[in-house]
Parts: sequence; structure tokens; C-alpha cells
Amino acid sequence: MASVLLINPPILKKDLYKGGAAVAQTKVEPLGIAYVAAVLEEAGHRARIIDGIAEESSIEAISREAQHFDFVGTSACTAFAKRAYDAAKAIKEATGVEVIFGGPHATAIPSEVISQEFIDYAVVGEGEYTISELATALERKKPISKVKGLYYKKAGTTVFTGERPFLKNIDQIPMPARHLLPMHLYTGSEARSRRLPSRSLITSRGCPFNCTFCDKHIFGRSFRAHSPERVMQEMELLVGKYKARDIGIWDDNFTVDKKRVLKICEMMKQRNWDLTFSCEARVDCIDEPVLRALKSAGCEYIAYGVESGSQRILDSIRKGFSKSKVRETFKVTQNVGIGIRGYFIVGLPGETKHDIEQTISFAKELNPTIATFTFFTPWPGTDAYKQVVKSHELSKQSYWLEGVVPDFNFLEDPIYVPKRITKKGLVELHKKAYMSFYLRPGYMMQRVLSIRHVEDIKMMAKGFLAIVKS
Ligand code: B12
Ligand code: SF4
Repeated sequence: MASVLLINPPILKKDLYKGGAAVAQTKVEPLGIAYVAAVLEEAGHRARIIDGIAEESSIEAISREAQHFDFVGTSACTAFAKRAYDAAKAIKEATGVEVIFGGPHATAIPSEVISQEFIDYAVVGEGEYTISELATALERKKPISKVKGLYYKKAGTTVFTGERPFLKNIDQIPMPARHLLPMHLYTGSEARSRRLPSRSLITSRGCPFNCTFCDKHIFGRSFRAHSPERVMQEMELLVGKYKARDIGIWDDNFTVDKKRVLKICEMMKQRNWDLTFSCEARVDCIDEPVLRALKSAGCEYIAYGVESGSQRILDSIRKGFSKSKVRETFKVTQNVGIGIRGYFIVGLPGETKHDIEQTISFAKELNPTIATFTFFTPWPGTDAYKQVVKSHELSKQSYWLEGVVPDFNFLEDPIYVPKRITKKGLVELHKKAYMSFYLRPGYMMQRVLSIRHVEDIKMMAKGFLAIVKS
């Protein structure tokens, strides 16, 4: 039996959330390392998780704990890569323990990760079985060259063992090891749920679409879903053991398989739980019958990625739908009575001031319950990243080594600025997007009229404060 300490890199909340986000802090469980831990335990290994974000742990405290383990496994998306490197380096120096790096950053840019002297292994893609096979092989002193999905160092060179095929039947994976997470510290995303605690759930992996800005290296394009029966089992656990009043379904695209979604909704209704939920979907992968089923099963919010109000830009990012489709789906969703979280991006490659103005007016026309306007960030490995590197528009190609979100790309400091706009102009348009969307008298009145419970007032006050602080 090998022992593995899995960590979310330590980041203090004051460093992680700034401006509006500091008010509406999202406290979401890191399911990635929880899946990894579950498969390690299933294979007979010992796993412990320290969520350095939720627990606000120090690097020193994690290092002290690390000396009791055979391996430390760290997870990081690109936004936290620097902090994960800092933690890995300190742990290595303090303990000499072997370090395994997995997650979106390692998968997008494994050569950078494995080139760090304090990192011994980089795991790419779905990591559960790779790390568990690696731990077993090392423990039994067997060769690791057969463990697919792994980068490691050998005699001064880097070895890649080859792609690990995507898991075909994801029902084979055990449920994430929530028993190892500090579940009392997670309340969920207040921006997506009216009732707390909201627990997180993943019911499918992969998205068949191909938007240029989206990092899909982990789960790829083949859509693989849990059976409705397995989804019920996990929901049962969340409602029973973890007292969920709401569930945040974080699938990239929950409604790809409409038949499956209809079945899930029907099964949820039969169980008669006191439960609401939210999910993410594409405007062209949903229709009225599905929306009605979602509503009757307790769906309170759907997040749609609209991205832009300029059809030219929508086409250039390969979004694959028209503005009229967005209008149509928003109307039906609003008629059915489900709240909408609209995601918009500002500063996409090729955008002009006029395109962003179109995005702002489109957001106002669509009138979602909540709108977020995010600066475009070129995540490594995406087509959008390659595009802005090729056009010499990205001055700092490894910007993630200079700080963690929100040090970069937040409010005042977009990492990328399209050629035809100045940085100051982009920041002003971003601010304008928030102000002009939220400070509309009609919008404010609608929100006030939607108040049903004391909780709604609390959430609304927080939301308002978040806008003011932004
Ligand atoms: C939920 C979510 C969030 C939640 C928090 C998630 C959390 N606490 O972990 C919130 C809303 C807070 C969030 C925020 C952000 N997110 Co986010 N998020 C997601 C989402 C939708 C699901 C994550 C998830 O649970 N996946 C399911 C698990 C099972 O997958 P996983 O975590 O990747 O883990 C697997 C592998 O990566 C690997 N693995 C992971 N860790 C480890 C560790 C070891 C040791 C090993 C061996 C393997 C391993 O094995 C796991 C099982 O197969 C993903 C999209 C996606 N499809 O994953 C985006 C995603 C991770 N987010 C992304 C981004 C960009 C962000 C933001 C930077 C957005 C922004 N502009 O602000 C911020 C980050 C800053 C912040 N303030 O938190 C990108 C990351 C891209 C990248 N290269 O880093 C993703 C991939 C979306 C995308 N397609 O572009 N996010
Ligand atoms: S942005 Fe959404 S629809 Fe586009 S590829 Fe990513 S997950 Fe799929």
C-alpha cells in the first residue's frame, strides 16, 4: 500500500478573490482530486486530501504533513500553476518526497511541468487510473513505462508513456472521495444557487463542440455520461449524507443527451427531494420539453455561454450558433421560469470596440438573471492561444508564471488586449458592461420582485455589493 497526499495548492481567500468576487466567494469542492483519491483507495492505497484553498493552509503546514507520505500529488489549473509550483518546490526541499503534478495545467502543457526540477511525474488527462497504476508500480518496484498518460524523467531526459485512452464507461469510476474533503467548508456557488449548501456534481465528461478559447484537453470531445441510475445514487448521497439543499451540476454541457436528461428529471421528481439544482448547457442543445422537465425537477438556474453579441466574433471563435438561436433559447427558458446565468467574454481576438458594445447591448437585450463579463484569457494549448501567439499579440507567453488569478487578468489587468483596442479602453468597456447591465432600473425592479425568501434578500444584497466592489 502506498500513501499519497493530494493537495489543492494553498491560496488565501484574500489573494484569490478580489473586487466583486471577494463578496460572492465561490466555495466549491475540488472534485478532480476527490476522484483521484477514490480510485487510489479502491486500489488499496492510502489517500489524504488537503484543500489548500478551502482550508487556507500554509505551504509549511502542508510540507510538515507531506513527510508522512510516499508521494504528494498536486492539482492545478493554469490560473493556480505558479502557486502549485511554489508549494511543490517547498515540499520537495523540506521532505524530498516524490511529487506528482496533474490537472488542467499539467495536461495542457506537460513539458513545462515536467521540466521543473522539483516535479517527478506529470499526469496528463483523466488522472485517476494513471496515478493509481503509478503508485502500485512504484510500490512493487515494477517498470512505470507501461503506465499510460505519464511524463517522467529518466537519465536526464523526459519520457512520455503515450496517451491514455478516455475512459469509456464512466460508471466504472467510484464516486469522488468526498469523505476526505473538508465538506463543512464548502457552501457552493452563491451566484448559481438560491439555497445553500449547494453541493457539486459531475454527471458527464467531454463536450462534442470545438470553441477556440476552451481548454478541453482533460475530457476531450467524446461525450461520456453516467447512467441516470448512477446519477441518482450520487444525488442520494449528497442529499442524505451531505445535506444538500441545492446541487450544482458542473458538466460542460449537461443536456447533450436529451433522453438521459429527461430520465434524470423524471427520477428526481419521483424521489420528491426538497432540492433545487443548476447546470450548464448550450443554447442549441436544449429545447422546450427538456426545459419543462428540468423546471419540474427543481432546476433554478441554467448557465449558457453566449460569449459575444457580434456574429462575426461568434463565428471566429467557432461557437457554432447564431444570435437568433440565443434569443430563442433565452425566451423559452425565461418563459419556463428558469433563471439564466449568461456568460460573456470581452477582449476576444479580433474584437473592436464596436464588437464589445454589441456584446453589452446583446446582454441587456437578453436580460439573463445574472451576467458575467470575463476578460478573454488565452489558456495554453487552445487554438485561441496558438492564434494570439502566432499573431505576436501575446507579449507574455508564460503569463501564468507571474502570478495567480486574480493577480493577472482581473478587473484592471487583462492579460490579452486585442490589436484594435487599448488596455485602458478594454478595462473601461469591461466596467461599462457590468455597470450598464446591473444598474438598469428595470433589471433592479425585476430582481426585487423576484424575492421569495429571506435568503433571496441576503443573496441579492451580496450580488449588489459584488457589482459595486467591481
Ligand atoms: C467547477 C469548475 C470551476 C469552479 C471551481 C472548481 C474547483 N474547486 O475545483 C470555479 C467556478 C470556482 C472555477 C473557477 C475557475 N475556472 Co474552472 N472549471 C470548473 C469545471 C467546469 C469543472 C471542474 C471539475 O470538477 N471537473 C471534474 C474533474 C473530475 O476534472 P478535473 O478537475 O480536471 O480532474 C481530473 C484531471 O484533471 C486529473 N487531475 C486533477 N487533479 C489531479 C491531481 C493529480 C495529482 C493527478 C494525478 C491528476 C489530477 O484527474 C481528474 C480526474 O480525471 C472545469 C471544466 C471541466 N470540464 O473540468 C472548469 C475549468 C477547470 N476551469 C477553468 C478556468 C479557466 C477557471 C477560471 C480561471 C476562470 C476565470 N477566468 O476566472 C477560474 C479559476 C480561478 C478561481 N477563482 O477559482 C478551465 C481551466 C483551464 C486551464 N488550462 O487551467 C476549465 C478546464 C474550463 C475550460 N474548459 O476552459 N472553475
Ligand atoms: S465552451 Fe462549452 S460548448 Fe464550447 S467547447 Fe467548451 S464546453 Fe464545449
